[in-house]
Amino acid sequence: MMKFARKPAKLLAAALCIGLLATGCSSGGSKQASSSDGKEVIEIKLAHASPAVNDRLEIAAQAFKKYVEEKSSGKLKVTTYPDSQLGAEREELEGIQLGSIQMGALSSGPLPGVFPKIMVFDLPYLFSTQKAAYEVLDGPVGKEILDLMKAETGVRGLAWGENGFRHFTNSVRPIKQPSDMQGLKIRTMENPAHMAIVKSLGGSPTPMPFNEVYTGLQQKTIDGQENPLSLIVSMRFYEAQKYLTLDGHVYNPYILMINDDFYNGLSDDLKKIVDEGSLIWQKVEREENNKQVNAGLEKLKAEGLEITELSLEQHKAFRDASKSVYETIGKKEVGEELLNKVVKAVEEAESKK
Ligand code: EAX
Repeated sequence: MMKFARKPAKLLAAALCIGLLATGCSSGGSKQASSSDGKEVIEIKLAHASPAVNDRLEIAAQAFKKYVEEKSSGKLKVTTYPDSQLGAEREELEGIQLGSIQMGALSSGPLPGVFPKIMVFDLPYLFSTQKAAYEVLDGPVGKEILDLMKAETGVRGLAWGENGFRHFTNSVRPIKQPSDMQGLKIRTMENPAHMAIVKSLGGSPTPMPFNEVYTGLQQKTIDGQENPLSLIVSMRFYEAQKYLTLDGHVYNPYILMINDDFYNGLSDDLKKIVDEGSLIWQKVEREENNKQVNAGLEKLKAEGLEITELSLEQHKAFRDASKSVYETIGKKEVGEELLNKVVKAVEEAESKK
């Protein structure tokens, strides 16, 4: 399994600031006086990896921008950078830790490198309903994980959004049982838990940044990939894929995040506006994602993908085959205490009607 260096974020940030005299290093943000009326404007760069059009993440980022700019009467200025314009998700995360990028909306792809406990939500088949996922993420357990993330990385989580349930696609054969994955090169995020899931099912995990996946599929350096329906459509992965298996192996959240020093440097009024804007982001992002997932399934059918829905028995075979990930990643990387707490919270949430 790939090992990632854990970066002492603040030390690294300090070293870079000394070396480069980069602007905004100390506060993690960038402030400038506008020339027209001399009023101070605080600039926020908000980065993500999703497409600039037809994807829920940019729609939600625009809703956040609109709210905070209006509410702050222009004191906060938000510029969105979709489509990995400021780098792949790993670079975006590093930028947020350093403060050269103030905000991002990121999936769990690059996070385990600096915060392995986040992989508790990357364990296979942990959630089976979206409702339970919302309840756990928005409840005390979700807050505890964001608090741990802030302490370990210097990045504050503002709200949980939704990338969604991840499913396998490939260009070789329908996947109906784990043995159908044998020998398939499946691109995963650079996330050890996702790699371990593919391996446990018999596939060959191939970690790769998100912005290289389309080309990888086209050039057949990979046979398949796994993502929520919304991204399979908005990234046009279906153009090079024939088979889709709706197994939902991971419910993948997005985190709207901000450099914590930058956040702490804001006045109380502006902090409140950012917090409120984050809840608007969450609502819009989840609503739009739901629309795109529903429309996505129709689109993929229309594009001629062969879609496999697993029976309960077939699904159990995938769950059983991937159980080892709860040991290797769950117990060893996340730690038993947090693992047990999350599993209990999920069971409670799923038992509610
Ligand atoms: O922003 O890399 C991926 O497969 C993700 O779903 C991506 O992080 C979404």
